Amino acid sequence: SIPEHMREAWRKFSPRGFTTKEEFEAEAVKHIETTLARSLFNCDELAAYSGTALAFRDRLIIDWNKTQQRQTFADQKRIYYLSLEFLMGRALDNAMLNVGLKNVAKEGLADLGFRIEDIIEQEHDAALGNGGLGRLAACFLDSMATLNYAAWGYGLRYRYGIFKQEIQDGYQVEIPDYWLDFNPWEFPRHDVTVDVQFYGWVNKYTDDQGKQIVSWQDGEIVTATAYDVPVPGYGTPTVNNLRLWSSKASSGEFDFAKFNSGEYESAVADEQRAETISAVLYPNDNLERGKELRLKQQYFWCAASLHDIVRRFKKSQRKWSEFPDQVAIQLNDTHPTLAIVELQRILVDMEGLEWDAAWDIVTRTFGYTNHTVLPEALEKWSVPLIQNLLPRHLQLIYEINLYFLQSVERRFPKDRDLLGRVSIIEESQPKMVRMAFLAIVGSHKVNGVAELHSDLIKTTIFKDFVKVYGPDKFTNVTNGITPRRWLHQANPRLSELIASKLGNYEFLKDLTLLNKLEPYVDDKDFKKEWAEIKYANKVRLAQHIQKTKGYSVNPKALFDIQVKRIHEYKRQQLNIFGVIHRYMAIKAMSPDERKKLVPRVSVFGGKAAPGYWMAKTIIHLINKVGEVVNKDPDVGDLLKVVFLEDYNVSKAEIIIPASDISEHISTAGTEASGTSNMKFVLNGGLIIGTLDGANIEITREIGEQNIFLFGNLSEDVEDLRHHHFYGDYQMNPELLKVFDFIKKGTFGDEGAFGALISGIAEHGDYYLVSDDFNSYCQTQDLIDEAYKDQDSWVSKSITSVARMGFFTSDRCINEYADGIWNIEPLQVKEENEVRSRT
Ligand code: AZC
Repeated sequence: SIPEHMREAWRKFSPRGFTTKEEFEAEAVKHIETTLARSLFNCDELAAYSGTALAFRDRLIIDWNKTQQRQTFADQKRIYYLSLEFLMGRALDNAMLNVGLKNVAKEGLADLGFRIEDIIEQEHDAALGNGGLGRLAACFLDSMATLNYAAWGYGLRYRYGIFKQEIQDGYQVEIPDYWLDFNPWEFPRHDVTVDVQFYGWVNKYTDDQGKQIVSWQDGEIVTATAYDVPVPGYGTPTVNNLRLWSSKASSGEFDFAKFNSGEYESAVADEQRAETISAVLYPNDNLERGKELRLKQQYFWCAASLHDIVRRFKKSQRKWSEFPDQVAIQLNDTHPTLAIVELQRILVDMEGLEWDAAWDIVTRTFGYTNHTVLPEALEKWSVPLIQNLLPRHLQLIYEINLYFLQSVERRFPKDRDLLGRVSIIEESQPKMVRMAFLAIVGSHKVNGVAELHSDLIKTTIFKDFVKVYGPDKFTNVTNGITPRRWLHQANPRLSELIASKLGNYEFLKDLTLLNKLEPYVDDKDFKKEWAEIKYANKVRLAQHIQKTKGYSVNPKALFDIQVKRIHEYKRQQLNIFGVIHRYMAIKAMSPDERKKLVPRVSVFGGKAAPGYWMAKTIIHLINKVGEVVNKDPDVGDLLKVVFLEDYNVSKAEIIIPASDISEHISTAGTEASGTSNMKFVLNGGLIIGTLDGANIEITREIGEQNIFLFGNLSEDVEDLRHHHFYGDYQMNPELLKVFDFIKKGTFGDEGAFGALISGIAEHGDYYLVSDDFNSYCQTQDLIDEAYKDQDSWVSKSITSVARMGFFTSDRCINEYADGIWNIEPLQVKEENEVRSRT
């Protein structure tokens, strides 16, 4: 660093960041005219966005630098959140709101000739995730920064995020999402690199001093380069870091020998192979496929992150035994489990620690969050695959397993079966490494993401580990969402109305303050405003539908929304069968009956994994139903069916505030938590749902009278499936009528939907669609009735919002900090104090 006596100029000129409209304009114009080489003669909205984003980026980076200095200086424990997915969405609006300068930017942009809404729209979503798991990681980053925790996210910088979805002739078509054309929110750190090794072989020998040396040799080196993304907290100067790794052929390695000998092509091919590692996000949600490239991604990212963390720790010159006092690493599902093995390798092979001392450090460092009990999502990697790609890691996994099984055997000497059941290695053909088991053995805490889910993991998939470790290792942290994005940003008018009653925006930092809304539940004026805001949000969505789909829907109708990944367990099929049932009912109604009916707009949105054929069939059916129903003049406004293409974070910000009812209707016991359920209720929508995931806790908080629950309970699912399996069940007759209606060709080629129908009618109905159909339809009728009483509906809406305080991700992060990470927030010191000390 610069010697003390030469720091004067630094102090004098280090930028302070804009705070006024004029300062913002100066920054934006400077960027437009210099960085972008544009002028007032050719500044379009995209250029105006770029200039604005760069101005805010600069401002964030000033606080980012100070935050990093503060955290380094404080030298306290840090959280490292390892996630293969960060579904961040847009950054500009969030940055403006979190630093409290959106109005400044709005006025400044108006001076420059632009509307802020149009400018915000220019930004491409950062869509480095599939669904709930990735968006949860993004909410956590927001909360950790807002609460002033010293926390880093670590992920991969995919060149292609989740694909863009188009619907062509009713079918999903995937378009690549190349999002890095212009991304002002990342800082390449070409000086921060880690060389990551693959393949090769393990050399074990004894050195001159008689010491056992293990060295992993040869193979291939790929370089990880860091790209840093600033993560601003709300109403605090803390700006944390999300570090994303990008892969390149090792610079030393770019084969000059090959190049000089004329093998240009193969030299370039090596380079491309290396770059492939961080090229694309795997588009599966709750499904694991065991592809080698995916394993490469996982190791590449884990190794780069671990070496980065260890490098930072080593600067403190502490003893290794203090590592867990400085470092907490949270594994977002099993995708980063190799980090456990990598840390053990660093400590034993590279730093020369004894096995037990090293393993003690490892287990005190890691925590593991499980996000699903679905068997198809539980990761297993084949032993031969790991053997080839990561030969040393396979040895370490076997050793970890050996010591673990020995300890189990000592405690349960007579239980041979138990050993087989808890072994990290599955004795199949080929043998498989069970990543969840490795994650449990290598962590000090394991948590599920909602109460029911955390109970289920203890009684089903991890039952034997409860026996081995006792129940205390397993805990629950119910998911949460950030109210900054999901209330304040997505629904500014509602946020403002709430603030007007509560006196300020403190509720955005302490969401339990929402309970102060309860006294207004019967306040006529307040209710009127509340309802007006919902209506305005519905109008906004109706305009979006008009613009993207080309037809109009009536904003006075009941908006019934289901947006999330398309998956059989989430049961969009139950919803669309219900819609068909309603359509059939309408067709059979007399004019008088029709008059009494509440008009409905059924909105669907969500992507299907490109290889998930059944999910794509469901999308196809929804679109075909829409084509028929929306054109049926006999039905008119009574029913509309809309499939919104390319559901993503920024579309969620428009869709969620516009719902009257949203659907969270998974087969009980399958949806670990769900988080959109929380977003919808926080925006004053009511929900229909099964007793699954966080729906249960939402019910407990807001009250049974404010939610529409239906369907079988999770404890009965196994029995029902058993009966199905033995053909011992009756299909619901109303559902059969729906099937007949489809089979008649009402929605086009009935063959297209054959497998969807037969999966339910003939092949066991694994997701219990038929079992829940009756109760689902009846509950929908109750919703219609309830909606007719708008006054009571609005009361339910207000009461629910008032009681949603629990579901902020701030609460969630504090629980992790307390119960798993053992870490305190960092006191944010006054600016000058920091400056003078660093
Ligand atoms: C999801 C769960 O399906 C969802 O219920 C939960 O809300 C979310 O995680 C956040 O915890 N799980 C996944 O997306 N993926 C995997 C592999 O579990």
